[in-house]
This record gives sequence, C-alpha cells and structure tokens, in this order.
Amino acid sequence: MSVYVIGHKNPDTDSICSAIGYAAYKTAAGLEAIPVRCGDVNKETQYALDYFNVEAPKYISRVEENQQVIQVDHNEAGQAVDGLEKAELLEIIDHHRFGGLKTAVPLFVHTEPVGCTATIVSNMFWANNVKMPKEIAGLLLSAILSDTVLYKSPTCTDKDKEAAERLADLAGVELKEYGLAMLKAGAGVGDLTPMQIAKTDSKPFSFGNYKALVSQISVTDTSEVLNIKADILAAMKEICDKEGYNLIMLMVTDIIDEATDLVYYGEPKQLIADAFKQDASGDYIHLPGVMSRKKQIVPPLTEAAEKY
Ligand SMILES: [Mn+2]
Repeated sequence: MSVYVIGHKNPDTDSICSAIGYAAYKTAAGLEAIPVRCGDVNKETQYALDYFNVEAPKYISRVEENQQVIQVDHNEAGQAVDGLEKAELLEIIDHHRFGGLKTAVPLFVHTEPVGCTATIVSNMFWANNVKMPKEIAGLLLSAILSDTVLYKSPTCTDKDKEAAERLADLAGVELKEYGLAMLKAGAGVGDLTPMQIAKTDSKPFSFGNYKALVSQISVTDTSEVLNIKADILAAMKEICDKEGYNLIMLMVTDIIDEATDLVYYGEPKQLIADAFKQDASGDYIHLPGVMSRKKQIVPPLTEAAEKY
C-alpha cells in the first residue's frame, strides 16, 4: 500500500505542491509514496498545475485505519485530514507553529522557520543529490511564491529566496513575471459566493478558550469584498451557529498594497482590539503591512488570549 503524502484541509498551493514534490522525492528514494489532497484545488494552484502540466493529487475525504501518512505543511490536528488519529503517521515536514502535537509513536519530524514547506522539500532534493524534474521545480517554485506573496510576506527568509531563484532556473520561468500571473489568477472573489469567500483558505485555531476560524482571500482591490461585507457577515454568522465557532475572521489581503482588512464576526471583539491595539467594536479593521496569518495574525491573538 502506498504511503500518502498530504497537506492540510482547504489546501493552498504549498499544501498541494509540497505534497507532490515530497512524494516525488520519497519515490526517488525508493518509497512508494503518492500525493493526495483532502480539499478542493483553488484557482491559484490550478494555474500552477496547468502551467506545468501536472494532474492534481487524488482527492480523499478521510484516511483509513493503519494507512501510512506523511503530513506536509501542517501539524495541528484540527487542520489535518479526517481519520488521521487512527492512521500511521510516519513524518511531518512543516514550517508552522506546533499546535498541540501528540503522537502515539516516535516519528521523523523536519520543521524549519522558513516561509514555505516547498523550501524545505527543495533543499532535501539538493542536499541528497536527487534529480528534480522540471515540472516539480515549477510547482515547488509556485508554492514559495504563493506562501511568501512574491517575497513580500514577513515570513519570507533568504532560504526561500535562494531556493526560489534556483527553482525558477530549473523550471525555465521568469520568477517575478510567472509569480505575478499566478497570484493574479488566484486573487479576487470571481464567482465565489459570500459563504465561499468567508471560508477561503480557512484554518481553525484555538485562542485560549475561544474557537476561531481564520480565513484569507487575496485581492488586488479590497473594495470588491468590502462592498458585499453584509452578505459575508451573514455567512460568517451561519458558520458560527452551525460549526460552533466563537469568532470568524477573514483576512482580505491586498497583494499590491501590502495590507489586510480584517473582517470579523462573533465574540469577544475585545480580543481583536487587544491583539491589534485598535478599536474593534465595528466589523472590520485595517492593518497596514499585514499579509501573513501565521506571523502577524495568529501570534498577537494567541498572546492577547492569555489574559482571558
Ligand atoms: Mn505553507
């Protein structure tokens, strides 16, 4: 039985492309590994897959008992594929905080505080002299450009840039030109419903005793989301009521202006006020320079929640 390499629920470009890349790396090393996904492929990722002519990983709704699994791009239980607790977890390759990791057996864990899982995967290929196919280079590059928002995110490190330059050479693309085209393909609300917008790239978190969902949509003009804010707030209320969240936040991130409008529903709003040091009694706040959920949204909320 093949080992599954899988990213988080609601997969982004890194979760899909690092799963494909790491499965290729493990296969070259003699393991029977295949990439899988536990959510839909988003517009940005589809652009990258089409550009480099690679099929999306197979969709699975859950993993069966005893299935061998390698997690990439996540480690928090709430973000993982259903059924993982009864599967056999072999490895974690990730670049996120540890959110309460507990395993039954020892496993191989490789995490680094870099901007993208694909950076770690690329360096594994190179450190072990594994030949990287051109299309894998293209997909790993896509993941780095996506997670770092073309280097603009504060999560971006020199390691990410070095890997990306090398990958762009291997893939035969002009880095900035390709990256901007890919980001634009994924940006904007397009024909998404307010419910789909509210759940774009969403990840669940616990901040103290509060259950929160933090979503993020990339845009080139925030007004296309803010103009339909009332409908999005109604969708957020529905998600809170049905799924038991206390708070839902949607990061509307302008990839050109490098700022985020944080739209939110639920309680306590004071948690948002404390975290971002501004009045949060309305339904959104403007956060200049904020692009990263991991580095600029989750840590201040985690810290503010310690007082509750
Ligand atoms: Mn990532």
